[in-house]
Amino acid sequence: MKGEILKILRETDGYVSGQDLCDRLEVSRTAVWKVIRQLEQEGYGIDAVRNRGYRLASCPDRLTKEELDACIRGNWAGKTVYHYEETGSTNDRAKELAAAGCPHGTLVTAEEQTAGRGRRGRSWSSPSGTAVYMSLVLRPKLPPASASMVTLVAALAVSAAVKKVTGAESRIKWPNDLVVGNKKICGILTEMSAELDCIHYVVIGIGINTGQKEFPEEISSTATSLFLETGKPVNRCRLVAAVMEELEGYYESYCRAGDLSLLKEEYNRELAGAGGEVRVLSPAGEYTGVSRGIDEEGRLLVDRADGTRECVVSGEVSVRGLYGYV
Ligand code: BTX
Repeated sequence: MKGEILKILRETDGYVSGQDLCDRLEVSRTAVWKVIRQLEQEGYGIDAVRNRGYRLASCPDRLTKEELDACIRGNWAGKTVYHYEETGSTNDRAKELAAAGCPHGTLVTAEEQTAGRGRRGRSWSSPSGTAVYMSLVLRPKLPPASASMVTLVAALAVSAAVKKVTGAESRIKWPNDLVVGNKKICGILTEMSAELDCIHYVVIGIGINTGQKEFPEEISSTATSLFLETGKPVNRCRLVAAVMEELEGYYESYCRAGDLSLLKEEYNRELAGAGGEVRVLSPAGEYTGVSRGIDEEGRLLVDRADGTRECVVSGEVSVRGLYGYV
C-alpha cells in the first residue's frame, strides 16, 4: 500500500484528500495515516493540511522499491523491481533471478555493492547511497552473437537518460563506458547465458556515478560523478526510471533490425574520439589508427596508417585515445 500511496501522491499536482486515498485503496483513514507517518520517517516531506489532505513536498535521496515502482512507468523495462540495501553484485542477483525464470525486463538495484564488478575481473567502486547500481534481465530472441550489441544499446539509453534528467552531455567511450569531459561516469557490464543457437538471457549491469564527491586514489584521475560535473544533486530514482524508459525505445529498434543499423548514426554522433587517433590494445598486440565509428554490428572501425581498415570487436580489446583515457 505504501507504494500505491506514494504513486498517487506523485501523480497529483497539489493535495489528495484522505478520503480520496481511502476510497481508491479501499482502506481506513487510520491505515492511510499510518502509511503517511512511515513515509515521513523515511525522509519524505509531506504537507498535511486540514480539509485539503496530503501533498508530496519532497523526496529523500534514497532508492527504495516503493520509490522505484512509483517512478518507473514503461511497458516492460523495470516492471518488476528487486531492490537491495546491500548486495555483492546486482549482476549476480539478476543472473540468479534469470536462471530461476524471471520475466524479461526484471530490474535489480542496490544502494551498495560489496563486490561490484567490471569486465575481465576488474572491480567497480560501489559505495553506499551515492551512485546507481542496476542490472536488467533481457531475453532477446536473437542469436548469441548479437548479444554484445546490447551493451551499445544500453550506452545510448543511459546517455539519453543522463541528458534528460541532469542536462549533462555525456559521450560514449566504445563500447561500454560513458564519459563527461574526459572522465568516466558510467560503466556497463553485459553478461549472457546461451546455447549455441539461442540466448537464455542477457543481463546488462549499469553503474552510474551520481553523487560521489571523491573517488579512491587509483581511479581519481579517470572517474567523475554527475554531481562533480554539474554541481547539482541527482534524483537517482528519476535517473533509473529514465534509463528504463529510454532503453525500451532503443532496445525495440535493435530487436526490430536484429542489429544496430537503426541506431548506428546516433551512436556515432555520441561517440567520444570519433575521427581522432586511437590506440587499440589487443592480446595479439597494439596498433594505432583513426576511429571511424561503429558499423551495424557494433564493431569499431579503425583505419590504420597503411590504409587497411580493422573492424574491432569488443571483448578482449581496449581502445584508448592517443593522449589519454578517452
Ligand atoms: P570496466 O572493466 O570497463 O571498468 C572497470 C575499471 O573502471 C576499473 O578497473 C577501474 O579502473 C575503473 N572504475 C572502477 N570503479 C569505477 C567507478 N565507480 N567509476 C569510474 N571508474 C571506475 C565497466 O567495467 C563495467 C562496470 C559495470 C558496473 C555495474 S554496477 C551494476 C552491475 N553490477 C556489477 O557488479 N557490475 C555492474
